Amino acid sequence: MNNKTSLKRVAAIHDLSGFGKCSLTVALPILSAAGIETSALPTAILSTHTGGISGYTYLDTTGEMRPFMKHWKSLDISFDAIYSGFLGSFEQLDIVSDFFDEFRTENNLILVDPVMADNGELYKIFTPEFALGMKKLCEKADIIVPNITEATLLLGEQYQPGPYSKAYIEDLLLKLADLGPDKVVLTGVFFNDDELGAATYDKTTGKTDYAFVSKIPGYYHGTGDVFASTLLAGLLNGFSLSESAGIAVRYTANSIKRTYNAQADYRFGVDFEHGFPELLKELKLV
Ligand code: PXL
Repeated sequence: MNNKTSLKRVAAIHDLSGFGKCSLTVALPILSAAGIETSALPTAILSTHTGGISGYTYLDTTGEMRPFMKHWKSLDISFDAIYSGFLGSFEQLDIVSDFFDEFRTENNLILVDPVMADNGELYKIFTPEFALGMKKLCEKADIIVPNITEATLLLGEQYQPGPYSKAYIEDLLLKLADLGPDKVVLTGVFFNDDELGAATYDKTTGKTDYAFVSKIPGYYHGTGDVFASTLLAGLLNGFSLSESAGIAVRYTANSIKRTYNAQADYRFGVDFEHGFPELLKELKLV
């Protein structure tokens, strides 16, 4: 299901990390390839992401965010979705919250990826207080896409390393939906050591679904951004929440597989670029 005649538009609010494929350098190409116009509101400009690479530069662009918002508002543009990811400060949480208020419509979708942690640990630049601020932003979203570490931070719970039980995952999904969003997509879900994937919950239908793929060894940077961007691409192309999660899980896993097979540096992001033909087929755009 898709409508090739009308171009949908997304506001993507993330950092621009020049090297290392995450955030905007992932969201822009994936959404554009999926036939979606994407406007970028950069939260920071870095030479690389902060995961496992030292010596990166970091230019905080907080001061530009309200002027961007004001200018976009003056142009009377609207967005089919607002997609926020990596935010660098409390002030940015407030700005993005105001952005939601300014640009929310009856029909658009607000997706918050509460980027702040993985593998049981907060990313270096964040504090536990930041997690509380991110929780407030999630309360305003229509859909949130945390990994398990981020989910436990949002809920003020102790991180558990897994494998997980279905009861545990479904308890997390319900509690996350209780924060406010109608839809929750939890990533990094596994019930055994062979498969990994995502769980989805839609509060409006009460439906829980899972999408799994075979686990690939190693830990790769930027995969959460590949996943969330693809999920949004699916939703805006008319696919259901569980269909979109399935598309995103497969595309992310195949990107990891190519990177693993090429024995590329795990810190430098995954090869999602070679997967575009397959992604466009899955999205029924070709
Ligand atoms: O992919 C998440 C992410 C986004 N942006 C920056 C990061 C990270 C994870 O480390 O450092 C700057």
